[in-house]
Amino acid sequence: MATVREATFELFRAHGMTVTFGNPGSTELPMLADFPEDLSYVLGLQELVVVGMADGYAQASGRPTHVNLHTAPGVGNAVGGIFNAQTNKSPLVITAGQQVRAHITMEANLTNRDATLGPEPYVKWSHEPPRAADVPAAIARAIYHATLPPRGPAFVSVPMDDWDKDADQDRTDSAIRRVVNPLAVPDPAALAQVASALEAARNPVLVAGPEIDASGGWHHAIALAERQRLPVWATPAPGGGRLGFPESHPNFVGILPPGIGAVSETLKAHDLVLVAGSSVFPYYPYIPGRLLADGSQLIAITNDPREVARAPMGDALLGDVALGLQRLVELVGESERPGPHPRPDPGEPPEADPLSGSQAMAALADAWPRDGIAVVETPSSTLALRNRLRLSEPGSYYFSSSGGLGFGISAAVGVQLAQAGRPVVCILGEGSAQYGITALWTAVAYKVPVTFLVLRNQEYMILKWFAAFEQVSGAPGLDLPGLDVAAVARAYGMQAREVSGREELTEALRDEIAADDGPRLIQVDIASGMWLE
Ligand SMILES: Cc1ncc(C[n+]2csc(CCOP(=O)(O)OP(=O)(O)O)c2C)c(N)n1
Repeated sequence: MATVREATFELFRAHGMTVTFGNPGSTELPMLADFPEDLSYVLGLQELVVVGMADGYAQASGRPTHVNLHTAPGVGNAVGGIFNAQTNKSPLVITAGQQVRAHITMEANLTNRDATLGPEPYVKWSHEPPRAADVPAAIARAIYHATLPPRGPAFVSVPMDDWDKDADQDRTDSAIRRVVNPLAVPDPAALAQVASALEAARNPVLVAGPEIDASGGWHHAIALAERQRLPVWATPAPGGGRLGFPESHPNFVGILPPGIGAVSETLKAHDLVLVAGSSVFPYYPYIPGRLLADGSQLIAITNDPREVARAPMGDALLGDVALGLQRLVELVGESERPGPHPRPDPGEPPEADPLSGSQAMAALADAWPRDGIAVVETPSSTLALRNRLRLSEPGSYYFSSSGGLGFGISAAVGVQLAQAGRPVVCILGEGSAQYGITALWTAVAYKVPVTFLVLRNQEYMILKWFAAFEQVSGAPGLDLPGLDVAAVARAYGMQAREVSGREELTEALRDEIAADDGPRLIQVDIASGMWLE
């Protein structure tokens, strides 16, 4: 008879879950006892970064990923990261320790009271098993909740005296043997109608969202756009946690603006708007206007029923995005429409001292390796980054689509662990860096060779931009004098350097991206401003 601990590790192995991201406390130690050599444990020093690392790892590996947290305070610290993982549709299987069962009713110290309620709004399933023997089956169920579409985190609270108890062997064996295929094809008849609508449209357009990359639909999206000569917009940047289309492709025309009125205005010339793998739409800020221009029809393909239900307009097909796009490519003919006008090259940014965000991104573009992966948390330079890097390989861009900070450094560590063969560059504002700063230690301790690029402008620039937009004057707390991320990185044991000027930055990026013996950090001062190009 296997113990709960042995049965749980067997289950992890069966699902390819070989890495646990955690921060332990006394209530988690029984799970970690005699930790098997074929599994690995990655320590994060605070729970927001533990979840962020697992989020990056899960997205970049495509596999369910285990997170282990310390009862109520650990889960509390983690909630911002769980919220990010929910929006990123990241398949996290989160366990948290709980008091000994005999202690729960008397609410002894460290009892996680109402353990399932804390994370409930941010997970697909939240549970504390009624019997120790059920723990592996509960974790199996959490794995399915996390990985069935739409993917997302699931949570199980485990009393600390459960791990040495006997598991329910029959249920465990059967949980390990089950094979579940999570993919559903959108209704073939509805797909045929979409194909006819595309062919009949005068001026159709594709809006590409993050699920194209996550579902493996990248090449189908390209094939569809090329066959039908579709201009392709990326979904508005705040919701674009991943790219849905190569941004140097001649059919790619740009990133949709994020407000309601601005989206319909941008798309008004199109009689058919096909949205693939995005919510309709990740609007922010509120810019009122028509949802859709007269004469435009919108059809979304998504694997997320909640996205369908909450969309304020348009028709929808539910099902796997990659399979849907693949079928559409088979159904549509070659179009004779004139192709779209490619986006103009951004050209050389004007000289500035200190550097502008656009110049810093131009330097990054000059040093960029073809197989590079960008993990991005640099609010005032994100659009300049997208415009200048024009990333065009699948799995090359990760961004916190919820807007919650603390994702960048931590996710970069997770992405690099999952994609050991590709260079990961994490581009950060110095304000954003603070939320995930302790993940620098994990990068050093586990020799994870991420290159961190910190753009230092001594302020929360994007909030100053929002203040102007919201007509707020006199708000305190928007300046950040004197933050030195390079010094903090050194304190964590990381090699870090400060550079200035475009050439020096380009050289430093080339050197550090090529280094693969551990993480490096480059800090550069940039001028105040929003860098859109
Ligand atoms: C967890 C969390 N807290 C606060 C915010 C609000 N917020 C959004 S951007 C930002 C400032 C980011 O500053 P920095 O990284 O220096 O970027 P800059 O705007 O200067 O480019 C803040 C505080 C947030 N998004 N998430």
